[in-house]
Amino acid sequence: MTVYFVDGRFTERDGLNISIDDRGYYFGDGVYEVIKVYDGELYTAEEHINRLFQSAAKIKMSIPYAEVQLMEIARELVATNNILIGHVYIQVTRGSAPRLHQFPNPAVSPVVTAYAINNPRPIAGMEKGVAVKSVEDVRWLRCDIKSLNILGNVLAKQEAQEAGCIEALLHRDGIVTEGSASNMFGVKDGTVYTHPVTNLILNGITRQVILGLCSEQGIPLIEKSFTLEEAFEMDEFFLTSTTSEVTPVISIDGRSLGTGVPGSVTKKIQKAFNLQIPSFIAGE
Ligand code: DCS
Repeated sequence: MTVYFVDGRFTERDGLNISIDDRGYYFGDGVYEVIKVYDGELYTAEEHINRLFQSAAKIKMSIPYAEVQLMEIARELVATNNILIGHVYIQVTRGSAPRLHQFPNPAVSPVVTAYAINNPRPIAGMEKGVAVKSVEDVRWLRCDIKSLNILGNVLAKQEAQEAGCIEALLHRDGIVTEGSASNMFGVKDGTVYTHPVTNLILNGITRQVILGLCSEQGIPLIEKSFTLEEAFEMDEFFLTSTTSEVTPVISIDGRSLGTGVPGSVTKKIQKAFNLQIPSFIAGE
């Protein structure tokens, strides 16, 4: 039986008690994180939990736990549910109150919900590469917040999937921003390019790991945006996220990129990424 954490207690699915008045349902008024589990261990958990607190602060919401307590809850979910390779999902909503747009007054306690599930690494895509579809980025202007309110991302992902693609390549005013649930990178003449950290993208934890790895490996990386037109001309392309890790992109809108197979810079970054996660997985 899967054990969940809901509003202060660990409980099985049958015992779940979530209010219809939760502001998560009405307004998507909350924030969330997805933390990868490798070999039963949380990966970059501090960074994710720290970003959860930053996202909460940006929507003027306080989380009724300390960072270490959330870490403990995540670890407990992993242990109780015997998660080896998978992820922990944590969300915090502003709480439950009759439906009024403004914050509840008097304030109610935010509701923390979390679970852990087994989820294999997407090995096929990581090895062979994936196709993406360009989709106009019509999201709001605070994409730096990992908010529950992600209808723009949901519609973009659906459009990509209906076109037989794994992910949407979002572009705003002709500039590539990110994916619907990932960060995007292009490689030209050996240099890696990715959108700088602004309000228009989520500063992915995997993105930050990649920046560090490129610096360690002596791979030039510039945080500089590029256009969709330039994206088609890249020698290599890849996307990153907690669940997709480093996944090569081999075509955009059906047009092959570079040689049409995962590129050498991308593979070097993937290798460096694999080497810093638990060893038995890297050897798979
Ligand atoms: N950009 C967006 C819009 C995202 O939703 C995500 C993560 C990323 C970038 C990459 O960030 P991380 O490297 O920190 O994961 N999306 C999460 C999600 O919703 N499912 O898996 C990861």
